[in-house]
Amino acid sequence: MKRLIPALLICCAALFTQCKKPCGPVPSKNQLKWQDMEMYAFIHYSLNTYTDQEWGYGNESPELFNPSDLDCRQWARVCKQAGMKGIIFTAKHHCGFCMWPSEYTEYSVKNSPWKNGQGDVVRELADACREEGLKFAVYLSPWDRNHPDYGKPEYVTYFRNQLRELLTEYGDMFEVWFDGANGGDGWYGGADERRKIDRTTYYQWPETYRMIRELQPDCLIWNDGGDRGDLRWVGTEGGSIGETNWSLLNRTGDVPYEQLHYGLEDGEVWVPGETNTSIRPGWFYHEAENDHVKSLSKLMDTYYKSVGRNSCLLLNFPVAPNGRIHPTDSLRGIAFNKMIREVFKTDLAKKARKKTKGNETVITFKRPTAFNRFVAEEDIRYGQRVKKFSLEAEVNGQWVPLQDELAEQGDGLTTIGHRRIICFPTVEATRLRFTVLEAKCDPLIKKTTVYLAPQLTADIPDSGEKLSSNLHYFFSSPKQMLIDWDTDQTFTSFRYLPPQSTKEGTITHYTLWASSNWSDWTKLSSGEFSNIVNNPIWQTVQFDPVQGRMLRLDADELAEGDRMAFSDFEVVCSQQ
Ligand code: FUL
Repeated sequence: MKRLIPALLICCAALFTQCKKPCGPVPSKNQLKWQDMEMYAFIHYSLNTYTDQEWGYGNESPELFNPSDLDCRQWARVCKQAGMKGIIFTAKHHCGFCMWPSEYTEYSVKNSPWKNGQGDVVRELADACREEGLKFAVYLSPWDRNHPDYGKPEYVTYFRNQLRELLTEYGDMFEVWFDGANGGDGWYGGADERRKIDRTTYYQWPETYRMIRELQPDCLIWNDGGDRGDLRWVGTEGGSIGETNWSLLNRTGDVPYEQLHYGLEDGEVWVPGETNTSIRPGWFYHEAENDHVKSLSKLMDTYYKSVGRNSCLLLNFPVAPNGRIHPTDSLRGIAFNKMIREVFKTDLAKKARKKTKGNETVITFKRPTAFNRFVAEEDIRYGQRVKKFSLEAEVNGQWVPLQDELAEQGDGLTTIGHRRIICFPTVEATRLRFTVLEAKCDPLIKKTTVYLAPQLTADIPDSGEKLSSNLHYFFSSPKQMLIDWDTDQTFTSFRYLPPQSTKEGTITHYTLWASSNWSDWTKLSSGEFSNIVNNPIWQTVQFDPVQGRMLRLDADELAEGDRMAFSDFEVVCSQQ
C-alpha cells in the first residue's frame, strides 16, 4: 500500500499535466524563477559619479575614485527595504573602469586611492547581498571606451576574461547585463577616435553564452546587442512595457521597438521583457537631480506598467560621491515598497464567493464592495495563452465594463501572462465578472484577486520641468539654432530637452558658441549628450560665465534625420 500511494500520485500527476500541455514556447526554469522576483535593483556607480557624467570617455583618472564613506551594506539594506529581490551592479560601465581589481587591466579600483588600491566594490556588494538575502548580478559593458583594443578581436578575449573573473570569483549571479550601447568615439588607450562595431558579429556572443552556461547554469543573460538572451529590453528606459505584452520573440532577426515593447504573439522563443528605469532622470548620481527623484505616484505608475504588465521591474538607485545611496532616493524607495504592500494587503475576493464556469469567473461579494484594482495570473509554465479578456462590475443591478485607466493603446484588455494588474476608478459593486474572450489554447488562470488601493493624496511633486522662457530664437540652417537678446547677458549654462516621442532630430553631439556682434564667436563647449537616445531627459551644458547677446547651438550629429529638433531648451544667465 505504501508503495501504491506514491505510484498513484505520480499517475494522477501525469494525467493532470497531460491536459496541461504546453501551448507554444514555455519559460525555462530560470526564467520562471526570474518572473517571481518581480522587482530588483540596478546600481550605477563608477568614475562618472565623480565627473557628473552619464557616459565616461575612458580617460578619466582612477585617482578620482576615493569615496569617503562607501558602504555596500547600506545599498543592500536600502534595496531590501525597497522590496528589491536582488541587485545588478555596474561592475564596468562604458568608460571601462573596473569596480573590481581585474587581473586584465590597470584601469580599475586597484589604481585608485580608495583603500590604497586594496578595495573591491564587487566583492563588498556581493557579500552584502548575501548577508541581506538578496541575489546578485553584474552589468558588464561590452563597449569599452578605455581599452586600446576595442574594435579588434583581442578585445573580445579581454571581455571574456573579465566576465570569467566575475563569474568565478564572486559566487552565484542571477543575471549578466550586456548593454548594447555604442556611441562610437572614445579614448581607446589614447587613440581618441571613433570605433563603431557590428554588434551582431563583433562580440561573438554564442561562444560567450556557452561560457556563461558552463560557469553559471542558473544565470540569465540580458542582451540587447544582437544574439537572443534569456531576457529582452523593453525599448525604453522610461519605465513601461506595452499593456499587450507577449513574452515571445523570434529566434533570430532584428527586434524593432514594437517587438521589444509588446513582444511577438507568434514568437518562436520565450524571451520576457525586463523593464529598466531609474529612480532619478539619469542613471548616475548628479547633485542637480536631487529634487527630481521620482514621486511615489510616478513609481506606482511604473510598477503597474511593468510588474502589472507581465514584466519585472529593474529600478536603478545611483550611488552618491560619498559612496552611499542618497537619503531622498532611499526614503522614496522604501515608501514605494510600503505603498505596494498597502495596495495589495487585502484580497477582497477572499471573503466573496468565486465561481468559475468555462472561461468566465464571477466573484459575488457579500455586500456592495468598493474596489479599483483587479489582478489575474496565468500559469505560464504551460505558455502564455490569453489574447483578450473583459472585466465587468455589477453596479446597482447593471453590468458596467471596467477599462484599464493606464491604457495607452485602446485595444481593450489583451494579454495577462505572469501577472496583469488592471487599474480603474473605484466602483462599488456586488459582483465582478472576468471573462477570457480569446486565447491561443484553453486558458489556465492561476489566480484572480481584487483590491481597493488608497488614494495617493500627499504626494511629492513629480520631476516636472518648467518650460523655457519666451526666448527669441531662429534656425539659420537645419543644424544650427541662434538665440538672441536685446541686451548683454552673462551666460552660465544651456539646457536641452530632446524630442520625447521620436529620435528624429535628437542632437547627440553639439557645439555651443556665444557672440556679441554676430561675427566673432567664442566657443563655450562641445561634446556629446550621453545616452540621449535611450533616455531623452534634460541635458545640461555648463561653462565658465561669458558675456554676449547671442548664443549659437550647432547640432554636430543627429541620432536620426537631418534637421535638429527639441521639446524644450533653456539658457541660464546670471544677474549682472
Ligand atoms: C544604457 C546605458 O548607455 C546607460 O548609461 C545605462 O547604463 C542604461 C542602463 O543602459 O544603455
